[in-house]
Amino acid sequence: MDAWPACDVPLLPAPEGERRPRLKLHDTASGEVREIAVDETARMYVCGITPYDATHLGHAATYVAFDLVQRVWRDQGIDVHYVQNVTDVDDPLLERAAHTGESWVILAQREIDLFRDDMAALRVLPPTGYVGAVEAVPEITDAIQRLLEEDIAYPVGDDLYFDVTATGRFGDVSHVERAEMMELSAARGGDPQTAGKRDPLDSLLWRGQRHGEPYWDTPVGRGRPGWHVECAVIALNRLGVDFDLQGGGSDLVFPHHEHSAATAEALTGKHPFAKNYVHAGMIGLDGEKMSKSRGNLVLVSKLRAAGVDPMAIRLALLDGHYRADREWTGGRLGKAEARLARWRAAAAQETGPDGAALLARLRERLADDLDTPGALALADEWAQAALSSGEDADAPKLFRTAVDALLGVAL
Ligand code: 5CA
Ligand code: ZN
Repeated sequence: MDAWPACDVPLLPAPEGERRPRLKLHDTASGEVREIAVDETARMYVCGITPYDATHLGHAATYVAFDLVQRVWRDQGIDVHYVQNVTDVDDPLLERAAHTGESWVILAQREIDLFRDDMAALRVLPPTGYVGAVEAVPEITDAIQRLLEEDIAYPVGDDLYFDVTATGRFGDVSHVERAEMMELSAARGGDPQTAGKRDPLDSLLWRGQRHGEPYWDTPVGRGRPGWHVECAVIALNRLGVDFDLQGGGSDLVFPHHEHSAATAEALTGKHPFAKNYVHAGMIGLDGEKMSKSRGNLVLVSKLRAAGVDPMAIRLALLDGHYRADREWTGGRLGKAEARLARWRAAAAQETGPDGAALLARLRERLADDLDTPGALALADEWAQAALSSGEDADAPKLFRTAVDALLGVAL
């Protein structure tokens, strides 16, 4: 399916002696902040939305975080092959449609459109491949068929399940203990209680046709795809094995990323599925994770409709480390609006303090596991100084360009 239009990313001057700080990110599987070594093309997969009640500020924060990864790479002259899915057929979407009496297709389409508009407004760069589960059904069933042939997929009634013992590496992404796996699985879309499975943690690959639910007629029967195999197959078929970065919010570490890695590794016989697993913290409201199922949402589209500048929303999301769970409060927006106004006034000055030095330090902060609080503090410091003095006549323009290219904030 079509993604959304890309905004311009201005080119920044190369650092002196071409010495750019290497990007370091926290990898969930190793538990370390480590250098992400990539070739001339970086390959990234970030899990996309399930299109109902999009786009809340939790979604936005996560996609803005991975947008920074893409911006750092591009600033280093690295091409980015970025794939994102849309879970456009799954239980929560169908449940919502059944609840409101709307067609699930129309609900999904409307929410995808809204999401695209929100992403474009927030200046999030689009993926190069944007793929819905529905359009990927043939490739998913092809993969399931291969798993069936190897006895890694097996039937339970009309459904097909994935055998988690297939790779011997189940747990390598999340390192979650089995008791907690059982709990998280039950809480996050799994079905450890279903009878007849080889292991309670085995995950649904294919859900056989149910009355009133959409289905596809395929070589593995009539039904619809499960969630984890969707991302495993969409990523593998576009990025290959051993791609650079699998991303998403921390609520996806287990079961989703553990299962999609195991499924992909069982399909290819290769390890790892992704070289690095990077996870963003959860945005909360009133002490709880912001989520569609809880209904405690602040929607980007609502804020935009109320006249809030999307650049202020983006700045508010950047004012906190991407890995930290953090609360959304109205105060964050007020602070971001004031900061945006200050930065704009500073960028309009005739002169400012040393722009090249600022750029070098911004690059350093972002390369250090996306230290946006550090980067924002540097930009604040520069802006404050520019408003009172400065001798570099190129600095205000460079400030504007650097904030645009690296932070995605257009002044
Ligand atoms: N379609 C699946 C992934 S394949 C899904 O999780 N969809 S979602 O719409 O529920 O979430 C989309 C993305 O937003 C995921 O990366 C998820 O981890 C992230 N996300 C959801 N809620 C929050 C939150 N409160 N804070 C930060 N990120 C969140
Ligand atoms: Zn996913």
